[in-house]
Amino acid sequence: MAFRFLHLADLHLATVFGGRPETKARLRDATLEAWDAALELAIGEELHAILIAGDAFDDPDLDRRVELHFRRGIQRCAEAGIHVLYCCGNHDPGGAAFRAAKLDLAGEADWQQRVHLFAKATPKAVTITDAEGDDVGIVVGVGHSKVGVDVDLVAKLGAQDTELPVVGLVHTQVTGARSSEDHAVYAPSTRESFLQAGFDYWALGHVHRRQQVFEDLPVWYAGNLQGRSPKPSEGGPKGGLVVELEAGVPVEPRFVAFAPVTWERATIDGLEAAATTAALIEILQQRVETIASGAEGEVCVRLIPTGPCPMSYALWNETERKELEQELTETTSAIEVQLRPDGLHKPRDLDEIRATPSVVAQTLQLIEEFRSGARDVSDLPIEHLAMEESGIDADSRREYLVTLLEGLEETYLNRALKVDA
Ligand SMILES: [Mn+2]
Repeated sequence: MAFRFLHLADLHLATVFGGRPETKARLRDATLEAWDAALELAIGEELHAILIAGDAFDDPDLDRRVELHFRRGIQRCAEAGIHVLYCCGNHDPGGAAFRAAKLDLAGEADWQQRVHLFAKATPKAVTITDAEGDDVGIVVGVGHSKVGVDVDLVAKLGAQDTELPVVGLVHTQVTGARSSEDHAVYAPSTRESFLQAGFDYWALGHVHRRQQVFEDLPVWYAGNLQGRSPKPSEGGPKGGLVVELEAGVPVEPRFVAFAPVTWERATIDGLEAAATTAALIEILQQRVETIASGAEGEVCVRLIPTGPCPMSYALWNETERKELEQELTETTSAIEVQLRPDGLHKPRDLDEIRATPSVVAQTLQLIEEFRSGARDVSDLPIEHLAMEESGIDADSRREYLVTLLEGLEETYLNRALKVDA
């Protein structure tokens, strides 16, 4: 019989979000709705357990109503016969002085017997039973007792002497995990840390990008429950992993989206024709709607306009940009639209730039002369070109230089003419 559970992580309840006041409020509620949706699934599918891999809430001084909402959810689940296993992370350390320890999860009530908080660096193993009282699996967990844990908690978990499937539950930064650079290095672990215990599944939290960390090991980040910002690792569908585990059998977790709001980001070019505010807005609106129709539920969009645009000055000016963002938010189905005009520039008449005497024109001419071979490069020191030290003739030197010059005009013009708004 398989051990069936839901792996959640990084709920970050009660986060103080960025963005417009309406968006902030919506995301705060959306995070709670995602939590409720996760519970619905666990109860509906009669799972054996919910595993929460740390950072359940964002701040040690979180909103009291959020705390109560979170606790009620745990209670509801446990009353339905589902075990709730929650290990503390860096945002919700388990030491006596912190909030996680004061959630009042331990006690004499029947439901509390199914709730386990891993608050300390000393590992605990919990045997999970099904509705008939039969053992189905073991969860070995360990927690952050304070902020700034710098020891490898994963390495503390040792092999279990059992026939049951075993799961490790830890909030850790695995070296080399994708998007780990977005997070502080707390409780760092490495591939070696996971090998010694030989567990059937690792339910991890901390890195917000959902992923199997190592191709050949059952080490998984569930990712966060609700995307928080336009960062790539916060984008796309967010939710949890449903796992059906049998000892020694390779596992294929099933992702289920719970987040009501999705963050999307996209560059947009082809703005040469946007010569008026109305024309610009229309192009941007269409793009936002295309993105919104491709996403589930509500969507927050960050657009990155790029390339030539006659209205670039309006996008560069902060006041005007905010007005455009407001207009797009109100006239599209996205609940928030942000504009970041990186790489945007006024349309350029290259012939005119070349024909007008200036440093820019001279630079373009130099690039062209090097490229065409009109300028002799035989006496260019090879160390200036960062070339290999071996008898290189003028032809291959020029060919090499041409590869270095590729796309240089565009990069140079973007920099040199940036202030020319
Ligand atoms: Mn964390």
